[in-house]
Amino acid sequence: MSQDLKTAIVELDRDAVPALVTQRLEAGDDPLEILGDCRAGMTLVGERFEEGEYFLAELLISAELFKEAVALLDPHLEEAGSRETAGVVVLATMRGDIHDLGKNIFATLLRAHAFEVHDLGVNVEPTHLVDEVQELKPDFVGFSSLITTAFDSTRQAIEMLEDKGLRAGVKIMLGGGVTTPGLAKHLRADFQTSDASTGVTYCLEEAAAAGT
Ligand code: B12
Repeated sequence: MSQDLKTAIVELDRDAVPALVTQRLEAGDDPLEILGDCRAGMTLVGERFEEGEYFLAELLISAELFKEAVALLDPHLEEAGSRETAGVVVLATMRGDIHDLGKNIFATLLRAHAFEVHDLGVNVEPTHLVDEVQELKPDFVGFSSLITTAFDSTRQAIEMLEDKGLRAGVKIMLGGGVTTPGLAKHLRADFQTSDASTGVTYCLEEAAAAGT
């Protein structure tokens, strides 16, 4: 069954994708597992794009299908726990990058765990991010990166946080398909992942450690 959803995404099957998601939710499958299969399908779409088999139109269609799947999964991902704020998180996709599907999922999962999330959107200028950090004083800043050309604006933002003395108070996270542990080390980030659930676990652990 899990293979079916991945295939339905990569084959851009607009009927099968929502049908399979609904079917699996009704069967009691873990929404995170269903999400993981959708993401695996998107990775295959990316591979076909890279190989010249798919073009921008197919990327766009896959993004629409993915959004439709997430809309079905969202209420199940949002089954929140406590009311008390676990911490404040600023999220952004930086200048040069307009990919936001993964960032939006991370935001949903964080909110489900009682974090206060300020999502600055996509194509964010480093100066705007720094202004927001100054204003909101978050516990975490999460950068979502799907395209290598946005590394520069991410580095600029981190350097500006350092220069303005704002870096020490926040944990910096990198997430998204193109991020790696090496990049995190280079940018002096505190944490890196390509999995939203792992990111949430990190935030929960850090918030718990800060609270003790
Ligand atoms: C869908 C898609 C698009 C859509 C985006 C729609 C949208 N609203 O996001 C559209 C069609 C707009 C698009 C455009 C382009 N794309 Co595109 N796209 C993709 C594709 C197929 C899927 C990305 C995706 O959404 N995956 C699913 C999500 C759920 O996964 P994710 O983002 O990794 O997120 C997960 C985790 O990483 C984590 N996470 C995400 N962010 C964060 C942040 C933090 C802090 C944490 C903790 C966790 C976390 O949470 C998620 C769930 O676990 C990828 C292929 C791939 N392999 O990724 C190419 C891909 C990213 N695109 C690519 C390219 C080249 C482009 C274009 C330049 C194409 C063009 N010629 O115009 C443009 C770029 C425009 C720009 N300036 O940004 C390349 C990038 C290559 C590179 N190495 O830099 C890829 C890799 C395709 C490829 N293999 O060549 N694209």
